[in-house]
Amino acid sequence: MTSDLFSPVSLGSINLKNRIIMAPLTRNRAGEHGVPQDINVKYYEQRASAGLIVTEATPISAMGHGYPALPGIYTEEQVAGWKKITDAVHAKGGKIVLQLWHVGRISHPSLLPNNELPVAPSAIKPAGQAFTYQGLVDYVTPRALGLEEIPGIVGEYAYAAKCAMDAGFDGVEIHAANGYLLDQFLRDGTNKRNDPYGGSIENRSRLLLEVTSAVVDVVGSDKAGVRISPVNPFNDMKDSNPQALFNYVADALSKFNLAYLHVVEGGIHGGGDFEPFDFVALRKHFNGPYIANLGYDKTTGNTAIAKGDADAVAYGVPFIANPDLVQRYKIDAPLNQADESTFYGGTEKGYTDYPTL
Ligand code: 8OZ
Repeated sequence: MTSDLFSPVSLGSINLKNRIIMAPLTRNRAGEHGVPQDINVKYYEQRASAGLIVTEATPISAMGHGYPALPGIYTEEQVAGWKKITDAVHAKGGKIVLQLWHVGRISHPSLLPNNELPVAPSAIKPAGQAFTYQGLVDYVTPRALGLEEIPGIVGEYAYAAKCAMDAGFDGVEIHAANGYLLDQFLRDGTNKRNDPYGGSIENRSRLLLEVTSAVVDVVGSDKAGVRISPVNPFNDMKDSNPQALFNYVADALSKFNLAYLHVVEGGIHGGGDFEPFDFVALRKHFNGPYIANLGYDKTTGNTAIAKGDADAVAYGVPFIANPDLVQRYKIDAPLNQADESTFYGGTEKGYTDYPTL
């Protein structure tokens, strides 16, 4: 029998009841000090029928923040807040991994401790504006991380991964996509370093591989995944040869025997035009399960799985508006439409009040 979205699958040691993944979704509704609160528990619990929930991107340190009202994963209070979420999802028979995030240059001093400058591989200001508590403000030129600071960043990922496991997660996903810190190191539009972390593809991939190694040491390779977005121009990103870069990344990540590779197959957030890219070729460079994301529906998701182009498919916007997306796909029920005006920030409206069937 061929597999489809409703077939069970194992991603490393994480056993999923179906292949419908809830994609990471930034919703800006955490409580004070980055502590998840009751409405966040309700939101994730409502979506526990997904084969796997990937949480919203979650800063690994105070310097990793870049938007208002993000949850964190580096204090005891935050761990206790997340524990309520993992308990609620597990009680409903779901699985949930935490997405580890450092925004790098996509931030603003007003969001950082002591109004510090955001950090990045190189001091290159992104085009565009930061979302701050005071509204939209032009990005600033970030400070290039010193070579001696890199081990500290790797250590923050490892510590946050430990916090995630203490909070009861089934694993972690390293966010190396969408123009944030690790992606800023990977792509040569943002990485102009002249040290072992810049220049060649091998050097630009070094930070991601060191972070992956450190995280795997903490959580186990069978509980760690990585998310990449080879051609997403969002956050003013570009690379001179994405196919070569990301084929190399997929090869290099294969050595860790990860739970999965999660790939944003295009441009998101009004990212605009993106270069042609062969995702089937990329997939052949990776030795483990592949989660495809972006623009899939039930039919195209099933096709990708049947053809062997993906082991599972992640859905973002459909999960915002349809907590019972799995059931709706199962019986071909119509979907609720998502209200974009309530994506980022606010309270229950557009968050926990979408109706189930
Ligand atoms: C939308 C708004 C803010 C952040 C990403 C974490 O693109 C995000 C994000 C998305 O990965």
